[in-house]
Amino acid sequence: MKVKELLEKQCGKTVAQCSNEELYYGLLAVVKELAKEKESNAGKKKIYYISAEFLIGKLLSNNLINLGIYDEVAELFAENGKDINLIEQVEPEPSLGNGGLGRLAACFLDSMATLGLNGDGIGLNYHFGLFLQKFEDRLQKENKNPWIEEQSWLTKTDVTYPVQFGGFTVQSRMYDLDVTGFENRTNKLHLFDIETIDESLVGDGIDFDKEDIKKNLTLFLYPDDSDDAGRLLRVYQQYFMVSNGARLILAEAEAKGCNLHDLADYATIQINDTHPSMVIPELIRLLMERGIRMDEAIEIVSKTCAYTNHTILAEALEKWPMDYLNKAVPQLMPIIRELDTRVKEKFSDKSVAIIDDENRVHMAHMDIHYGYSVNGVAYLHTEILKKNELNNFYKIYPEKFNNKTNGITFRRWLMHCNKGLSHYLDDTIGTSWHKNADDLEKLLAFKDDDAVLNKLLEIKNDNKKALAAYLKETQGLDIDPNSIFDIQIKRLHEYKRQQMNALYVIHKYLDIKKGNKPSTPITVIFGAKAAPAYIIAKDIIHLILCLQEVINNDPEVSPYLKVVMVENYNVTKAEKLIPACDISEQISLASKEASGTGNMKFMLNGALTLGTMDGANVEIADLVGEDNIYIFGESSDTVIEHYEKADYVSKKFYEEDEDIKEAVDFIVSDTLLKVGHKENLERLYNELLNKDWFMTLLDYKSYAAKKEEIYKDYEDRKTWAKKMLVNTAKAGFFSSDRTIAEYDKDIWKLN
Ligand code: 26Q
Repeated sequence: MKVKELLEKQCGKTVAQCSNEELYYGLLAVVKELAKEKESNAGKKKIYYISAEFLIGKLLSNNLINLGIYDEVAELFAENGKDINLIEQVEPEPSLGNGGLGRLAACFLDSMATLGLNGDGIGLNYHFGLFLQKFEDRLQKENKNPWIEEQSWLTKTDVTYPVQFGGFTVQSRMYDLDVTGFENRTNKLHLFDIETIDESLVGDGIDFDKEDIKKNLTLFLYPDDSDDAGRLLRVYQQYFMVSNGARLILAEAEAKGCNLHDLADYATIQINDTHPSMVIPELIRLLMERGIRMDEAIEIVSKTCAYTNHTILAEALEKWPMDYLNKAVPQLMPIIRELDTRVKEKFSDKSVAIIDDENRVHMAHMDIHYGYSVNGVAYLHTEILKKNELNNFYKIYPEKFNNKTNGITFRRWLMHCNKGLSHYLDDTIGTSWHKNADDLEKLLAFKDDDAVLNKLLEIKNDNKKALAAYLKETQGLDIDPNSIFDIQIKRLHEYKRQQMNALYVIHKYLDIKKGNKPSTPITVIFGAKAAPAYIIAKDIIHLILCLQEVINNDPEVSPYLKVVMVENYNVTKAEKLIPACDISEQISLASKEASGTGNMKFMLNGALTLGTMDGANVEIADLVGEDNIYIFGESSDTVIEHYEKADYVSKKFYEEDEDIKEAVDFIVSDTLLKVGHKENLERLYNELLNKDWFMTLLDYKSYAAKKEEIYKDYEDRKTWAKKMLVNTAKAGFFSSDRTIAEYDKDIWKLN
């Protein structure tokens, strides 16, 4: 049957008679039916990607594209006076992730299904997800973010398990989301929930009783972990996720004829950062419950589990106090102790122990000793793990370490979000790049073709106009589509250095006040959520919102410079911002950003990178060559040396440079204090002056110089367009299809 018939049958009336809501819910049901036809149980071995986050974004368009019916549906709607974009708006965005790590997991699921791999995701069904961000009084306020509706992409299954915690048991239930591959099979994302969840625990804001686990377990993603109760709840969540996951894995393997001794032939488990690390002792426990001796259980699990590291920030490496684990999951403690004892018997080096002298359990250490693969997420990141952070482990297990440079799905991050460019590429170089991303290189043949270059500029302009209209509609902001769109969108963290971008904005503002007007106006756009308990990050948001207020309302400056902070930055907003970007800000302190994936999305959509030699920026620079990227700042080696010698003193930079002093002082100037809060601005000022742990002032001057250069280069439109073309053409390497093919070849070995 054609989609039209299916949809009209589902809705019980003609397309023209349906409201946008009816069409959305009707399509949802039709897509679920079509996706079901592509389910498959083929393949003996299955990969389970287990992750506390899956930042999947809205699913309707993505599923329509992957099922090959997007154009048919869009036409059908147009013929009946409906706009598919308005129907997409009806869908709430699931908010099941913080940022990069969660979005990566979503891209990976798409690529696994697209490559036809037998692979499912395992995670949690957070009812209110990550908080919804509101700006009030130029401060971030958090609210709950309900996304599950009566009819949703979730399908309730009859899989349920009793999960035991210290002193009580909860009953779980599995809900499934379809993961449609691009013109290929349908896989599943399994999200576990508790039957006794109580949404009424949350009133205004995001506060709730953190101790009532039976009612609160799956309410939020990463509840505030600034206090003990919050941290303990995280442990409960993690164990709940892995205990359900482990049982599902064993049940599916057994159903295929596995005798559990040969589990590794049936299952491979990719542990996404340390959040699911308790799957190792839990699987050992379950195997022993089924009669397998400990020695063998450990061996089986060690052949089944592989670990991905996404960070070298010490504070993000999970170390759980034994007290927490004793309270929440006492049944795991004998196993974790035994795993630790075996490590200590073999290695006297304390730095590789699982349980340290302060009785904390190092989750990553458990993964490395008892998993068969350890990977970083970009070349530089993996090198730093091997040479520095995990060097003692690398010396023991060199064969376990490997790199898998991150990737993104081009279905969502080009075909869906930038239809103008996507269709133009189809017309110019054919459609083979949909399946073979390296074919984007065919575009290089048009590097000197004025018609092509002009068209690329025209598409970018259209996208900028669309973004300007969207920001007007959603936030009442007026921005000039003819200005340079200079964009930094990512989680707010000091190491990502939004504060450095803000300092340059201050400098530019003061410079324009002095009469130095830029030839082309500039719009600096930010989007970022700060962790609710991360005080300085929230102060940085406050600074940006104060700058937005002062600069945009200054008639002398605002025709030349505007600042925009997008509220509640999420996947849907990223899809509008990225295609409209001219300059992609990737300015983390070298060595600190494991990879970055926004950088890849921008490059693919023809933005030029202004960045440090950090994470995957290094590989972008290699691919496009130095003429097509703007690199500044100290190298990771130099930065690491500064940390080792503890010799970075921010105040010296402040005292020795007039520009820096002027910009930093402006944070506590009368102009800003008139619109901002003294407490927040002074705290940030003091932080920059006296601490500046992520070395903002170290790189500020070279950053400012590069900004001037890139703004100047923007003026030569033709040369700029050539650079855009090279960036898109060379982005093929960053397809997550390539990344997943590498995971399969080197780690999972499914076929
Ligand atoms: C840990 C302990 C307690 C509470 C929270 C956490 C926690 C939560 C989230 C630790 C880490 C995260 C998320 C990390 C993350 O998103 N990392 C990003 O992963 C991307 C995909 O590999 C990389 O591209 C980014 O460079 C990296 O920052």
